[in-house]
Amino acid sequence: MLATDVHDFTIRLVMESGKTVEFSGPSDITRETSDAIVNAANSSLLGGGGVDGAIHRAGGPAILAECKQIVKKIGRLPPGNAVITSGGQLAAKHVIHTVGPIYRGGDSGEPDELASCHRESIRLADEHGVQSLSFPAISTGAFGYPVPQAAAVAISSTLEALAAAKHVSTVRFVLFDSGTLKTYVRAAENLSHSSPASPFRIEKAQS
Ligand code: AR6
Repeated sequence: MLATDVHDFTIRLVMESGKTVEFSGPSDITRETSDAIVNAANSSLLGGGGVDGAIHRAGGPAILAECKQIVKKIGRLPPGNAVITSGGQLAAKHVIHTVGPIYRGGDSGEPDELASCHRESIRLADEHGVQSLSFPAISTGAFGYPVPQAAAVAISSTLEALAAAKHVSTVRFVLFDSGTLKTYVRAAENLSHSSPASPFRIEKAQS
């Protein structure tokens, strides 16, 4: 008897163009073999805890050295923006560093900034010929964004940006714990009922 628990089964969203949005977990994004992974950084770009700390630890000092060069040129990175470095020792060729909003109740522009993180990361990935890109659950840890609201914004902005991409064809949300995975999957199912601007069908997939 096959278990149909979310640990074994998750879903994949398939757009009319064949581009896909996948949900995986519980997984560690530093182990991803996609062309690029996204880092939930802070404006200093000098590393931190959570997924940021894990990416710098696993990727080695080359990533931080590149971040320091970027900061020299452009200064602090505002929320909603994204920059790209190499992947250092990671399997992924690139790391895209974006800064999510700190959640302050939801009425201070957080949804727009979080949507911009996804749009800008996909746009930058596309400029670099990236075909597959993995995101963590940006802003839902130290920055305190409630997971259900963050998931809805992350998925809808991703679908919109993915529809416009020339190279990026697969986006994967790599969720660290099963609660976050379940919430992202539920948000995607809810979105499919609300006739989104970028239509998709839902398929079952192995996590
Ligand atoms: N792989 C995938 N997801 C992870 C991993 C991992 N290895 N580690 C943690 N997560 P957070 P934020 C999940 O706090 O809220 C940093 O200090 C985690 O469970 O990493 O955007 C930065 O420097 C949560 O679901 O990012 C910033 O100062 C999600 O990643 C600040 O935290 C995001 O949690 C950014 O806060």
